[in-house]
Order: sequence, then structure tokens, then C-alpha cells
Amino acid sequence: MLDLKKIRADFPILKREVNGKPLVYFDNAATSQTPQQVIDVIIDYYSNYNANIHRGVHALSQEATDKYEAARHTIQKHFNAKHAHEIIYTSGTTHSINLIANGFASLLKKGDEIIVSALEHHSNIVPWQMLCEKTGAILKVIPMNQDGELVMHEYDNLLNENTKLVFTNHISNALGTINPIEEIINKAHQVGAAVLIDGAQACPHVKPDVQDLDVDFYVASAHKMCGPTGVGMLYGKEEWLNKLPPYQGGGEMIAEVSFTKTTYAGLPHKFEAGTPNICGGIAFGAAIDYMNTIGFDAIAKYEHELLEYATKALIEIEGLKIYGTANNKTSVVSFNLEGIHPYDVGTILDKLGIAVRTGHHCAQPIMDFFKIPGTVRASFAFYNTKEEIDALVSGVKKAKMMLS
Ligand code: C6P
Repeated sequence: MLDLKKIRADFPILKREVNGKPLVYFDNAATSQTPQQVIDVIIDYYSNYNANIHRGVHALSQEATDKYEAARHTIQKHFNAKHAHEIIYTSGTTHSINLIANGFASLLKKGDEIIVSALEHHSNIVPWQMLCEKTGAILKVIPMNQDGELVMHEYDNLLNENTKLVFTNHISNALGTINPIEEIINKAHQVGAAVLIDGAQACPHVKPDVQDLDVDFYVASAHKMCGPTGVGMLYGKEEWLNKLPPYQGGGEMIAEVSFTKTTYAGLPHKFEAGTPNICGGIAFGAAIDYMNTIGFDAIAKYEHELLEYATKALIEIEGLKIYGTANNKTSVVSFNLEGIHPYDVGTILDKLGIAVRTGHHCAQPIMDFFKIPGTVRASFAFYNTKEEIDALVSGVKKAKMMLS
């Protein structure tokens, strides 16, 4: 059981009003809110030990370095990576994916194949298209069905000895579908392909074990799991990270530099050129600590209750259609009211203090599949309540009345 009163008191933003109404924040899939415990860590960093890391002998630099590296260990432990140097700090999921796509440019040749899923966010489509343009590799897509589930027997047909990389998200941002990543990983490994899983939408809800999954790469953003924006991580198996070339050149990522030859630093620094988001990295660790004190089992159970409660109430509204009806899904409800543009519904909800996302959710191929311009997406976090869902349902009814 979650102590909702105590949890909500941790989030100062939940006390504010929007348009004269109490804020109901249901845009958690875009970015989650930040608890005071993480805000305090950010304030502490800039108030007491702001300094560049891995560079100075002075006390502030050493303190900042120690805390930044301690946060890397927190991330390692959370994802159960074998080594801390398998955790690369990045600016977020998009950066992590581009780093891998760039690295694979030197490993792929014409005719090699990359498999992605039909449920991908644009950040999981465009970098692979760019990689294919560069290398002559071919992009193949695992199709989806009307429930927003991947058609797994089609995946079997796509895999072959030319498959070099398989890429899917763990959970779809637009529909909430939880993908069968264990099966995806096992089958890809049977043909010798590497697997990258985008955990951006999974990490706020579940605690992935990268060794147990035997995944080659796993990526996430801090801002979707109670941390700040502009920081994220890439987990990569040591042997894969050693195989990939550096992404960017600059300070920090070198062993020695001369005008005739430069040698690169070892892991993880080879992939961390320049001054990183130091405060962000430390706060990322604090966010993970915070979420673990709430507990991922309790989070998943409560969010499932919210999902069922919202789904049941919303489908009773005549003319409302939910997109994404997979058996296995997380706390995201994407829907439309018949004949009404999602943007108009979102605008009315905003007037009522309810924050939802509207549009294609950076997943245009999913919207094309359903032949719609977009949806209204309400995404719930562990600090949301059933009373807030009641407010959403009555807001949607009001929007329907005003716009019909
Ligand atoms: N989805 C959403 O509203 P960044 O922006 O790099 O932190 O994350 C990109 C990203 C990658 N994969 C998935 C599955 C995602 O959901 C996102 C971000 C947000 O759905 C903003 S578009």
C-alpha cells in the first residue's frame, strides 16, 4: 500500500493551481514531476560543491567527482549491471540511441539488416534510417495489431543471418503496450544479432535487470523517473562498448593527445567527452534512490489499479475510443472522442487544470496505423489519485458536451 498523502507531500508542484483549479498532472509519460528530495540534492550541489569533475585536485572538484561517480554506482546497482563502467552518462534516451547508431556505422555493411518495431518513438526510427543511409543496411519493421501489440510470429520471419541489430522499446509511449522483450532478446541472440532496448517509458514503472534480460544495450532518461531533464544513461555490455568507437571527441574521453596520434580513455570515459551534466547525474542517482524507497512492486501494483479505474470509467463515455488495448500494458490511456480533434479536448482539459498530452506523441507511424491525427494521452504516475481520474473523466464529458 502506498501512503499517497505522504508521497504527494514530497512533490511541491502538486500543490499548485492551474487556471484557478488544482493541478491534475497526467503528462507523466512526457516528463515526471520532481520530489523535494531530488530538488534538495540539486540545490545542495549548486550551493555547496559546484565544480568540474575528474580534473581538479581541489576539494570541491573531488567532492563533485565522488558524488557523480557514486551516482553511477547507484544506477549500476539499480539496473544490475555487472560493472559501473558499463553505465555511460548521456543527455537522455535520444542521445543514448544516437551514440549506438553512430557506433554501429563502423560495424555494418551493405545488405545487413536492422529490425525495429512498429511501436517506436521517432527517436528510435530516425537514427536507424540515418544509419541505413550511411551504411546501405536495410531497416525492417515488426508489425503491430489493432490492440497495439507486436505480431511476434512476423518477428520470427524477419530474423535471419543478416540481422545485426534489433531495436524495440520496452514500453510504448503512445499506447502503453509492454513489449515481450525477453522473447525479442532471446530470438535475436539466436541469429547473433545485438539488441538495444529503449527503456524510457519502462523505467518509471519497473526495475529492469540487464543481466537477467541478457540485453546488449538498455537506455533511459532521468526526467521520466523523478530526475531532472538533460541527463540519462546508456547501459552496454562491456564487450560491446569496447567494440564501438567513441561518439564525440574532446576532453575527458582521451588517454593521450598529440598532433600525430590520440589514444582514447577506457570505459566509461571514452563515451563521455566534455563537461557532463554533473548536477544532473548526481540528481539522477537521488531520483533512483527516491523511487526505490517507494518500491517498484508497490508502484506497479498501484499504477495498474489507476489504469483499470480510468479505463473502466472512460470507456463508458459514448463515442470515446481507446487506442492501445494490449493485455499487458502500463498506466497510459490514449483516446479520442468521435469527431473531435484531440487538441481541442486537451485545451478544454487544460482550462480545468488537467495536463494531458495531445497529438502524435512523436510516434507518427502508430497514428498512421490507426488512421488518426493523434490522441489525447493521459499517463499516470504513482503520485496520482483516483479522485484526479474522476476529475479527468468529468472534464472529458464536459469537453464532449462543449465540442459536439
Ligand atoms: N517521449 C513522450 O511524451 P528523451 O526526449 O531523449 O528523454 O526521450 C525520447 C524518448 C524515447 N523513447 C520513448 C519510448 C519515449 O517515450 C521518449 C520520450 C516523450 O512520450 C516525449 S516525446
